Amino acid sequence: MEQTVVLVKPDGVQRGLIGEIIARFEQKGLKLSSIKMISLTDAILDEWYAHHKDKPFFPGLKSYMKSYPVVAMLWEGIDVVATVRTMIGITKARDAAPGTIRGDFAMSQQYNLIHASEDVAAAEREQRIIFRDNEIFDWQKIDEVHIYLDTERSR
Ligand code: FUP
Repeated sequence: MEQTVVLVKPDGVQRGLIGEIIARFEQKGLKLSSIKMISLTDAILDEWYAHHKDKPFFPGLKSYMKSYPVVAMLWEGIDVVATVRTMIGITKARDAAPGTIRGDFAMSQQYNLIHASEDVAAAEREQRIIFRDNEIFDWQKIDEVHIYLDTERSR
């Protein structure tokens, strides 16, 4: 099944929102495949945000992302990449829709609490950057039969 990478960013950790964010994904019916707290490095961030490296906000973005630890998670579900992007809301948090994580808890374009992979290719790339194979758990979630139809799960 599809997987996506989520980071609770330094502002989310500092503001005590790790539990709230995990709860939203759990309540949605997604499956947690990995979780760890890490400090991001220049090497990781240069690769992670390669598409932003020439932007004026890049140096500030990097120092913010290194300022405190982040919580990295791998979440699994059908079409999970798009689902989680919908749940986090748009980048500029003060314009993000109510009901989204950024819309409910943040005001800033940079301090926007959370990262989630933009598409399936990014999810695969980010997973390889953050997680070793032995940190990813393939376990059976027993309520899955109540979350998806059999025909959805066997797609
Ligand atoms: P998102 O996919 O919503 O996390 O947003 P982007 O990949 O476009 O941007 C990554 C991060 O860069 C954002 F979360 C915050 C930061 N950023 C800024 O600080 N200023 C900007 O103008 C745009 C992005």
